[in-house]
Amino acid sequence: MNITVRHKLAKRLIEAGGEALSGQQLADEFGISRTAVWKHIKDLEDQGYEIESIKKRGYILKSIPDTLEPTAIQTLLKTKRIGQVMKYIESCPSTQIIAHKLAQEGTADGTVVLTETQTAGRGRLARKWDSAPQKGIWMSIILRPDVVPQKAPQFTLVAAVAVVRAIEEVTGLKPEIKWPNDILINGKKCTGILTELQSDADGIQALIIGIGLNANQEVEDFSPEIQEIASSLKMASGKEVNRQELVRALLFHIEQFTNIYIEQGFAIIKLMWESYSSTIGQPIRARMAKETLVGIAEGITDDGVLQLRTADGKLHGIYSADIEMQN
Ligand code: BT5
Repeated sequence: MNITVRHKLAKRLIEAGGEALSGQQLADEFGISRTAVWKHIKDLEDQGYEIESIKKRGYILKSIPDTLEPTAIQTLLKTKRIGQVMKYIESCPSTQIIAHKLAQEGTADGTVVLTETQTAGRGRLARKWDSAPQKGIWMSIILRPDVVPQKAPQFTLVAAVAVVRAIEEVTGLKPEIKWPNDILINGKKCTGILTELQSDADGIQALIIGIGLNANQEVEDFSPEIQEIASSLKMASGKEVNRQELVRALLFHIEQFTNIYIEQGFAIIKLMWESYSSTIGQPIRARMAKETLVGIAEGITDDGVLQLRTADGKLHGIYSADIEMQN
């Protein structure tokens, strides 16, 4: 079976936008026989593509399967770097683990790992990440930016702005960011971001940005312990979301915003982040490893550090914490 031809064929059918393509025309284009075209069409049907074949006219694509298999995603992808290489696995322990391995093996900047479900999806501090099969976007993006390691933590904030933009664009919903890595809708978490680093004496070798986005879950798709605090785009909008479209929008905005950050610095991103933030100006409780502070979140610095003013008037820089809103 020739995967490359099958991918090209799928791409061609998608681009035809519902127009019929004759078997002969496709055979000529790909330099194969009409029987070979027909076999590839059967393979696509086995994958869930719905293709009508009309005598004397040819093949018409009726629908694409609702999976994150890259063929359909890449066909309409508008990025230059991110997602040009994609690795898709139907089920895996964690896309972060696969991404780390690929990064060590030297995979290209912008490589994306996608899966339908994770058996050991993880959050910060080895917390569990709930990854219901076929319902969300569980992906890791490998970046190799030429920046000093001190500039790495801001990538979580850059990614958060990109996620908000993508959700707004595809669904019309208005998500908010809770520092540093939660995207909330109506106060409930719909996306978490986990940025991990591979670095050595020469600097950053790879940044692995993990994004877990709840797209089409119903409340019972979440494990009982998070049903009160989690939400999905479908629960918030009442509409099924096209996950392929969402992945394309995510990758596009992540490319745009990481470019802005790398080329122009953090100032523009900071303004956007603050405008989307549910944390800024609010009374919060910041739980850190060694202490808990209560105060008003005043903003973030150019390094992405949260500024918290306590009742005694002191301003504290918060580098890593869990935040609870106080009202
Ligand atoms: C995060 O951690 O929010 C980062 C989550 C990153 C997940 C992605 S999925 C693709 C990639 N592969 C991975 O293995 N991970 C990344 P943190 O801030 O520590 O939040 C974790 C907490 O969020 C948990 O302790 C739960 O309370 C809650 N939680 C778990 N699963 C959730 C879900 N699906 N939706 C909303 N909240 C969830």
